[in-house]
Amino acid sequence: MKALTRSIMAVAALAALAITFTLASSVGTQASPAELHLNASDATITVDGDSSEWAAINGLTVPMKQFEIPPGSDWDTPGVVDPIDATLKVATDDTNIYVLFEVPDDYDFDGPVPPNNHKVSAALAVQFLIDPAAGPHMGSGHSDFEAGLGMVDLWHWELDCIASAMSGGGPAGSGNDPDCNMDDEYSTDPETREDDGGGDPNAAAENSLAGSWSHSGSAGGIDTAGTWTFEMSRPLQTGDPEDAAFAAGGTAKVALAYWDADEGATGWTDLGHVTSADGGWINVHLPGVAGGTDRLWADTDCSGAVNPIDSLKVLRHDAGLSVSQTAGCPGVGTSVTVAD
Ligand SMILES: [Ca+2]
Ligand SMILES: [Ca+2]
Ligand SMILES: [Ca+2]
Ligand SMILES: [Ca+2]
Repeated sequence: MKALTRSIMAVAALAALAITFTLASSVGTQASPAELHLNASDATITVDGDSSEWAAINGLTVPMKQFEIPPGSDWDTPGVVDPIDATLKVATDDTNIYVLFEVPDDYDFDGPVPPNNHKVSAALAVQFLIDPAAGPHMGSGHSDFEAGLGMVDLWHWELDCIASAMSGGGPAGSGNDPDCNMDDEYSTDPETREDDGGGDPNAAAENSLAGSWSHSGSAGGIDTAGTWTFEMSRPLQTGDPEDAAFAAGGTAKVALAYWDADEGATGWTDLGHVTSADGGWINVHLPGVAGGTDRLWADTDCSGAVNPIDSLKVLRHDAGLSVSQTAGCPGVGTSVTVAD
């Protein structure tokens, strides 16, 4: 057993304030769907395209659909792609963050590339907030895709290598993956996207992503129904300012995108993807203590979810006001004890 002191609650307070900010920033643009939260787990994952070791790990269902192109834009209208419910799982250990992105869609793969064409294979992106104000549409918000609000970290993976192969990595000074096209990128709005190191000078640019994929129906051949498994990892801290930095007990803000090779006769288009971004950032709560439990630290009232009530309780506590708690839930600001 390990006694945890007020520092844990300080983490909870920071997380709750971050949630308050997110809620405030999304008001007024459109009817906001319920915020999505995921408790990441404490685990070490082998990145090999085999999801079996994720079986007991908590997952989140993520609705994904095509975004609406804002009025007045000169962007081309993409083909129609059906909405999907993807599954997101996240784990961390002392060194790495691990991401499992599972997509229910048929098997389309035309690789390796070259000589073949990755636009008739699936493609994906995982996006993380870097600058606190950045919006979930590649840095922009819901109402104006041309107005960047800050930088986001993009893991952008077009499937140039075969199933189970290791993707990611590349020469120093660049986020480019010259072999498998799992590029480490950043963007500030949908039209401003670069490999790390590909825009403003960035001596620390690097690509330490690792990824491996599989599809449950691949043995049946092209168009066989099933589920894509995209398994990925990266060090928690890369030292690259064009990457998100992850900390124990922190909240990672995540968005997902998926390109369906069945969008049109020539495969997917840049704009044709489904995305989680219309639902705002997904809040992924990283395990707070090395070797600790998967408790959701930001859930100050032990309700099982993080919501504005938690923010209010932390604000009341910080202001010296009384905070009512349900029976059995530690008071905000008090010590708690968890299994080691
Ligand atoms: Ca695995
Ligand atoms: Ca498809
Ligand atoms: Ca990088
Ligand atoms: Ca990056």
